[in-house]
Amino acid sequence: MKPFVEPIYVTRPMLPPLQEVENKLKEIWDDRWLTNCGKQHALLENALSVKLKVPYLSLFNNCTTALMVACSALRLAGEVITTPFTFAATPHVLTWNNIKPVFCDIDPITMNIDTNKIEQMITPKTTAILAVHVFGVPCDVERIQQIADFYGLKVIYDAAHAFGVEINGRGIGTYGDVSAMSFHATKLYHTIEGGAVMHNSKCLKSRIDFLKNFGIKDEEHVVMPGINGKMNEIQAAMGLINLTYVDSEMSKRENLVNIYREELSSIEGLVLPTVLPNVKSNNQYFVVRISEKLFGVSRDYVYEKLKEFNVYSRKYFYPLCSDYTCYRQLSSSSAENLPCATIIGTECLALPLYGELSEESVRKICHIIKNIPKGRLLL
Ligand code: T4K
Repeated sequence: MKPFVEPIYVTRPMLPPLQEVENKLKEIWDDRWLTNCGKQHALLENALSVKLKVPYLSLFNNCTTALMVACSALRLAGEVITTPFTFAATPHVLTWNNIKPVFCDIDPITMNIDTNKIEQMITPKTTAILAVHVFGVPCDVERIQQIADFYGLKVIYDAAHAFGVEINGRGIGTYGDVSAMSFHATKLYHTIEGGAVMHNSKCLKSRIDFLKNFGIKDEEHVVMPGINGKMNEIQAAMGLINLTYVDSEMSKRENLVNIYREELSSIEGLVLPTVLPNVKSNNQYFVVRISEKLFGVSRDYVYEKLKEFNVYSRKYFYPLCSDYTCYRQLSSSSAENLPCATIIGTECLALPLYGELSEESVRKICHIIKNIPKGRLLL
């Protein structure tokens, strides 16, 4: 089989018709209002809180700032328990708040923080649990809340991957004290760069809105030490346009995921993404797990083989955050503390998934994977 002529990346941003963007830009040009929470910003905040079924939502310039501000708004300090199987932003937002990340192992099925192992990580310094709905699969939100209530901890969700995810029809952003979502170009819904903090409290919304705008109340009053986390008008306009296309993006992805599932099911050593009951999934990523022992070759070998065919899959999330040089000295970073995450980090591979990817390309990617010569245990 011949390699793809054009590279196939793990994702491509959804792009609306250029004319629609030009029309929106004309509106912004006419208003001469570019940032500092203008008209497009207000429209998008309202539209997204309806779409995501959350009572309160504050837009941000990206999810990382959103999480940093959320930690500050909740006045977190000391230690926060989190997962090592995530993007760098998750532990970094703690460090930027002078909080020590404490890594807890993950669940082998959902790959989210293992609720059976959280309690053993709690110390008198623990103030919160920062859990990630990794790849859009919801955490065990009920159990996390029970633990948090029992020990008097806050709960913050990194919902960067979870646009549109619902549990029993309830928006994912309504769980915990706050959740933060990413609208980065690599996400199924995007504002080029962007993010949001979501929660159920009016009072918290006001604090978060101050914090994202330098703490400015009015021209003569700065009420808290805020930061600049504002989403600008062009990002918000992009978000408004993309909102009209996101359902179609999601259904295209669902169709492609069904093809992946049909082609890759029942292959020994290849575990397909988990689908939880009563959960509306978003197909943000299609991440398979490859067991070298059972599949015959390693995840890294498959990754390299795909590259030979011009397919750029990604090893999300390898290395684990606990293995970064800035975190590996923490006692919670030891492989003994993180046995499941250590294995999963070497097994996961995100395969290309985005609305514009053709069905034919998905079938070809599956064909490449299925035809990799086995029996050679290569790393
Ligand atoms: N928490 C979690 C759990 C996260 O995963 C993330 C971000 C955050 C927090 C923080 O959210 P933000 O502050 O970013 O809003 C990408 C994204 O940059 C990052 O947002 C995302 N997670 C992470 C999982 O993926 P990289 O380093 O993999 O991106 P990059 O540049 O290698 O792009 C991946 C592929 O996408 C490329 O191979 C090609 C394609 N691509 C990318 C861009 C930027 C395009 O086709 N066009 C583009 O414009 O981090």
